Amino acid sequence: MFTESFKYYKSKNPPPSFESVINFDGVNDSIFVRRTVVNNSDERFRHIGLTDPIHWQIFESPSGLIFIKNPFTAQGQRYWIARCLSDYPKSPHANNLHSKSISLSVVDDWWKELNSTETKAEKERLRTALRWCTLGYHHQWDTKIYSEDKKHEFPSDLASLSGYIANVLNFGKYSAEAAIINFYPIGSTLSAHTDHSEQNLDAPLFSFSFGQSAIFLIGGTTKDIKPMAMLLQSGDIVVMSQESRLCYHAVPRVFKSDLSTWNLEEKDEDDDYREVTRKRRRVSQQSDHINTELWDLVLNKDFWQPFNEYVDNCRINANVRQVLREGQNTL
Ligand SMILES: O=C(O)CCC(=O)C(=O)O
Repeated sequence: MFTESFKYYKSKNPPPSFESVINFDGVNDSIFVRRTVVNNSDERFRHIGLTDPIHWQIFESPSGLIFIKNPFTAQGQRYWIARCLSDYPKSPHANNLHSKSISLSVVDDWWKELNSTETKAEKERLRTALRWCTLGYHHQWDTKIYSEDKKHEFPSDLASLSGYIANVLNFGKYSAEAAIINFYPIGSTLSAHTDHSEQNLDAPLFSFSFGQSAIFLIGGTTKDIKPMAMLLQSGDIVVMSQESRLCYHAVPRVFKSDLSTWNLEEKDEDDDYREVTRKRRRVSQQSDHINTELWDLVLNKDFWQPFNEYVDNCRINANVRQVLREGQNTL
């Protein structure tokens, strides 16, 4: 059942109908019910790139799958996109380029090499060559077993973002310890799998989408169950918790969207307010380990341009997991 749906949504000729795809922008007649955040006393949302959670559109399925409709500000999206492209793939984090016949400088700092490449063809080759990088406990693609020897420090800003969302959704304390960042050129896919390497399977998995759109399929704990298809757009967050945490899922289609919400103009505050908030923001951002220099730079047109070119053609997905159980210090 899963394989049939995957093939259906992957097909180029004929292209699939999106009639059965759950689109949370439209009328929701799916199994998802709306959840609201009643009050929020934690003001940090602004400083990590989010809007106020009391305005979030949150939908939850009976199996514990949660969908949050893009809760990011445009600047927030830009910050996280820039981190995913220019920082997270860098050494010592692991990436797929090690296994390709590609020079060591590209493996170590793909973004820098991509942007210093002159020829169009070589740029295109490098742009599509990066398919994943892993953070924290590095995912082992063959054994699916994490190891203490294959681990680097988890980026603390991404840990803050995941912890904040876990708190808003009442999951309690969350410790982000492993992540896979997937890079999808338009037309690429991710086949059906479950994520079961973590020793703590009670903690939710947070999945952030940026850039171009995708069809996301999620079914049951075997491939015999017909999956539902969901539209994921830039900024959307999927949380796999409870039963859904161990369900088969896949991405059969990544396609060009007519939206680029990371480029939307945000309403400006007046100058005095901006000055006060800038100081408060810096203090708050430092405690959440946000790179404040990058935060400001992403609004600069020239700085943003290469990032924009990338997300205009590709999708990025960052999925974050807690590996250890509460009180456990090592594997
Ligand atoms: O790209 C996505 O939305 C899903 C990624 C995923 O399932 C994974 O990396 O395990």
